[in-house]
Amino acid sequence: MDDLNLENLNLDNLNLDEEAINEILTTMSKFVRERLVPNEKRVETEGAIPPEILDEMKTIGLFGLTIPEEYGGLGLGMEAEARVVIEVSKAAPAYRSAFATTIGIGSQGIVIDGTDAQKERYLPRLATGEIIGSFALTEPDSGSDAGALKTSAVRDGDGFVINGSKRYITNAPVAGVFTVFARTNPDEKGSRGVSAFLVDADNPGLKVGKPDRKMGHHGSLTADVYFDDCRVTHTALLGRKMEQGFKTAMKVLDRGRLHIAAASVGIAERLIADALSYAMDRKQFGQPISEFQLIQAMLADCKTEAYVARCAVLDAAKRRDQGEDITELASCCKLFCTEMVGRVADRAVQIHGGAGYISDYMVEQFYRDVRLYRLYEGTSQIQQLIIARQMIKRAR
Ligand code: COS
Repeated sequence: MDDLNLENLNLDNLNLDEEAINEILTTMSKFVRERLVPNEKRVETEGAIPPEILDEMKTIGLFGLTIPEEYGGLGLGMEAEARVVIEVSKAAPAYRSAFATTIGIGSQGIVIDGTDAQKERYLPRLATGEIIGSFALTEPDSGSDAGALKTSAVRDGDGFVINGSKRYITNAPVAGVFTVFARTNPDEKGSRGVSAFLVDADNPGLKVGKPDRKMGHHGSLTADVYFDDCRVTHTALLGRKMEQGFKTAMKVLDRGRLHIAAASVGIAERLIADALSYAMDRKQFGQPISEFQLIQAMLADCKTEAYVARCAVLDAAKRRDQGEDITELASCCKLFCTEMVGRVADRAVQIHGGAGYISDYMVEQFYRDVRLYRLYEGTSQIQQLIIARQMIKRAR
């Protein structure tokens, strides 16, 4: 750390009124500019976030952004979270992924539906980054059809025995606790028979596979997770409630989908900045290519779409903070923003010309990274299905 003083940057020192949130955003953009962006090539080549940067992210308080204050976090609402995520997403997405799973799908099940004891056991350690949270829903045979999952949890004495496997689980190799979705009612094949469990990573019945090799998001680890007679006590049942797991997963994903939409806005804004700067520097036919109207059209389309996406995310986030049911809007945002960033990344590569295909330029990496956003936490097609179902439900 050269000219960046972490003590002054500590987000915990702030009271969360509008002014404080603006201060957090200033802090974040400084951190992104001075620490994350200069090290982002290392994340790609080393396949990991440099340990000193990870420590700084913990020190600043990023792992506690959404954890309630009484459990040591900052307790940010959805709008403030979205604004922070937009800022952090202006650097390589693996940085965001490192803490976002913990503040998002890796902890929100506990925050939303956990018992007080479960909150006390996990949230303070998640908030400091001492342990990483992970969300184990997807299976080899159940991706989009999450309610068809086969992992079973069978009552045994005062607890349960879990058997099955999970696939593409973000942060699995580094997680301390997994929110695991398993079928407790074998007679109910759909979503109603599913319960959620909090399983510690050091449980001898839990094994994590080799990290997956992926198209992008290098530095963010995913792997399979296997449960082989994995015994947990009754205290591991999330909320101490049977067969409520699928609803917990959906509630968590409502928030997660807005988070991914915000991440898409941030990375789109970064891509636009890179493309604009390249277009203003690069000269062809005797002038900067930014003077050519066909380049200007691409820049203008990027700006327009990213602006609309930002407005949508902040509006939906604000509504969630006001207590509105935002299932439909979260899916609208996830659908629009993730498709938008795909188009922006494509144009950013196009504006860079041949250079856009060369790894020296970040647009090449971002082009691969953003492809994931249209897939995880529900594909674009699943978002369309959710939106249309909600429209029909309301009309009835
Ligand atoms: N909040 C609270 N409850 C919800 C909800 C939400 N957002 N969405 C659905 N539910 C409830 C429903 O109300 C229903 O309750 P009842 O059983 O009491 O009627 C129950 O959950 C089942 O809902 P639904 O009938 O819509 O379930 P489906 O099996 O049809 O599945 C989809 C719905 C396809 C939307 C769901 O499986 C899904 O989101 N799939 C994608 C999974 C995903 O995102 N995977 C990524 C993993 S994380 S990287």
